[in-house]
Amino acid sequence: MLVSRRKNDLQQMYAEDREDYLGKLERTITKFFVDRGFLEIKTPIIIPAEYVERMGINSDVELSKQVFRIDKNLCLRPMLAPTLYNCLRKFDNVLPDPIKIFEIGPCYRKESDGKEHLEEFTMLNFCQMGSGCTRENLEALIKEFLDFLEIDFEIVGDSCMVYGDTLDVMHGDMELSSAVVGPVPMDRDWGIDKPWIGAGFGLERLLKVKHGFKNIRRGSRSESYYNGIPTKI
Ligand code: ATP
Ligand code: 9VF
Ligand code: MG
Repeated sequence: MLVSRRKNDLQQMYAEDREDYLGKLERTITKFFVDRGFLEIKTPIIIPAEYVERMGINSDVELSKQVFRIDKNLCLRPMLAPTLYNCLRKFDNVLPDPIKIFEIGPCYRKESDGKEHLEEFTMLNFCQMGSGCTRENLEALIKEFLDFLEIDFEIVGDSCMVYGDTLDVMHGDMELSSAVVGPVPMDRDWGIDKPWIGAGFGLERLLKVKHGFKNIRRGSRSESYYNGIPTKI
């Protein structure tokens, strides 16, 4: 019975929709932010390992052990913030105030697995620099975004090694996002000297909530599942 249901579901998706959940969510989110004046960015997935250190993630920070290193100088990005910092610096005094940009793309972290962690996941990071960078505006944008996706949430205060105080966006016990109201001291190391707000969301966690997956794996880049349906038939 299970097998015939899987076959049916896959056949129905092929007949009617044909869009991959992760791909479709990226396109939906992209339209949401482009429509609200944010510039879509695609930066490299392979980055200098030095960027991670410059984020304050030195050998005594937990995340430093989670980084996939490629060689002496390069690694797979564990987050989008370093290259977004560089974009903000380059666009400063070029684009009109406030500067609003976002990126959606793969990030990599070594994780000792669980239902909410992948080693290969997809991050959305949006940020604004210049005027209007208040906590109220950040919370309002997060609310508009999650209302648009029809996902319930609550915002709680937390802290992390990289930014200090964060606003964590929670769905039950699961963190959907960490959001930050800048400026922070680290900005100096990236040549940034204006207020900013920003937030990082994991797309697979959004899919887990949206589709009620028990495990985040169902919503990930996968050979074992297509749109949450096991492909082993
Ligand atoms: P956690 O504490 O849950 O491991 P984090 O605080 O280390 O997450 P952040 O650095 O704040 O994660 O990253 C921003 C967002 O990216 C998270 O809120 C989450 O939605 C997503 N994310 C981070 N790590 C992973 C992962 N390994 N797998 C899936 N999504 C992730
Ligand atoms: C919040 C999650 C440093 C001015 C380019 C934007 C943010 C996002 C936190 C992410 C991280 N920070 N994974 O910064 O939006 O960097 O830990 Si910016
Ligand atoms: Mg976090």
